[in-house]
Amino acid sequence: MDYSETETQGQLRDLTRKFATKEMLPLIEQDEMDEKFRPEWIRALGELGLTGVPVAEEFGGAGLGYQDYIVVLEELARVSAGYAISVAVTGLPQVILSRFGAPEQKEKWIRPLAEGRAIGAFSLSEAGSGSDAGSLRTTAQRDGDFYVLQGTKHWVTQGDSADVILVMARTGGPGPSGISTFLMEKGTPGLSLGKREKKMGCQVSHTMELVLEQVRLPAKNRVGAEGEGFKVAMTALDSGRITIAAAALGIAGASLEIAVRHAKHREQFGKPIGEFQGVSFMLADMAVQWEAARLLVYQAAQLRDRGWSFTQEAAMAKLFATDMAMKVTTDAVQILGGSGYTQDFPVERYMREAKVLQIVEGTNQIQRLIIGKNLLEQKS
Ligand code: COS
Repeated sequence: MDYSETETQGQLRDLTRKFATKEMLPLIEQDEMDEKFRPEWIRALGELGLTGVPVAEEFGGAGLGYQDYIVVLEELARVSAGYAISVAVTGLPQVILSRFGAPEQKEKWIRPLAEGRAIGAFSLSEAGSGSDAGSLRTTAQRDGDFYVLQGTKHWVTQGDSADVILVMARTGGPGPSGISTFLMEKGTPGLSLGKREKKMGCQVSHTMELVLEQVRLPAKNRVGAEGEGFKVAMTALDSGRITIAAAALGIAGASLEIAVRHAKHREQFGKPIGEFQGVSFMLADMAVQWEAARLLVYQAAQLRDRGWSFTQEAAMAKLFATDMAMKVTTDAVQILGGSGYTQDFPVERYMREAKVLQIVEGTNQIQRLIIGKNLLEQKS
């Protein structure tokens, strides 16, 4: 494994950082308060070639790997985890269609998504099926050349701005094997928006309920075989978990930098607080945890790029990096003291953003479940 940063990754980092700090940073705090999502930023990131980094060039992507992609997400998250999540989620349909899509589905959707001209979403969860995704109840009944979808989906990131949503629904019996995946375009009759969640953080990224009432989708909108939908979703989530871990690196890295700066300049009892071991040991632990997370994230990305199995490593990276981000952002708030708890510094926002990373794309309890199950299934 090689964890050094390549020239391409350095260029992607610079490009993303420049856009994020110049365009996004001045507006992001107010946008968070206003819960304002700017689709034009996704378009702009697409024009810079940053929304389809790991997608093949023939479909409008940059033809690079996940190791390159995570640099972009890390940099976006340093300014806004909400936009890192938005780019990552718009990547999920690209991942799915690249692997499971029919030629015309690839042709129609991957390029616009990869170029940032379209926004994508992924809709698996429901009120009664979050961690137990295989128990979802939205139905898709075959009717000649169509499927008729009926149900309510929950927790759909950018469900209100997405041009295309990959939705999982039940075509067969109970459990994972009865699920199929469908392409559902914006404006499809019968598809309407339910409530928008009021959240603790990442307010710019809207989390939607979607109501599907007799939504008729042409059979050619099914992605993969009937009954293959759960596998499609799980395959996408393996990749998605690396992107969430990358976002965790971004917010934790930014928090650590702010904490170090503060510890150097803030004086109490006649000297900078960083000269007290109580503070410098906290900083040391934060840095070690961040580096360890980085290695796990890079490992998972490299395995994916080599075409090897990476389910286990993606779960480990997501679990460790997001728990690390929760701890590091909390400690950054602590080191900044009273100031850390105010909106004068972004660390309190980072702390709120870190929390959701421990939950999305599979809670960290589900990551432990996956890791434990894989260990026990290995031949000894
Ligand atoms: N890649 C490919 N296939 C996978 C897979 C993966 N990562 N994980 C599971 N599968 C397959 C299994 O191989 C199995 O296939 P067979 O029936 O052919 O053997 C099938 O899917 C069912 O797997 P399993 O029995 O493990 O399913 P469970 O119902 O026990 O669920 C967990 C497994 C808990 C891991 C899954 O439901 C999960 O990830 N839950 C969290 C969901 C989530 O992340 N939600 C957030 C979404 S963001 S909207």
